[in-house]
Amino acid sequence: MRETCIFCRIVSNEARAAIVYRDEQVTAFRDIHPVAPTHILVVPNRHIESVNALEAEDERLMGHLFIVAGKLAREEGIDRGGYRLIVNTGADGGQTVFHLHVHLIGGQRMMHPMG
Ligand code: DGP
Repeated sequence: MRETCIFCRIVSNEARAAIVYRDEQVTAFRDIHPVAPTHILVVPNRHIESVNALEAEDERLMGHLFIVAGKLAREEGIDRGGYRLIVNTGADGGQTVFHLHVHLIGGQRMMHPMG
């Protein structure tokens, strides 16, 4: 838990968010600036700065995080149409909150990110 980390504060209920899923390992909540009809962030409850900080012991946690993302996509009704999972990493990757998170984005057709 990092007092200065907004996602840690959401996980611990110190900051408000529209939480859609929570278990002992991960929390999911709606992005405050949605870019599509569905825009959910799935985060590990434990503070991990980014993919750069992952260790071998985090393998199950990260697998679980993606399983939860898929479950939420089904619940949101976007699994058949398709969706995008994004993990921005570092400044060049566009990461602005340094608590690892997967963006689950869908509900509309998106441009291909590689052009
Ligand atoms: P990234 O650029 O990948 O680090 O994405 C960070 C996302 O976090 C961005 O889409 C906006 C979202 N965000 C930032 N602060 C808050 C907050 O306080 N609450 C919620 N729900 N989302 C936030």
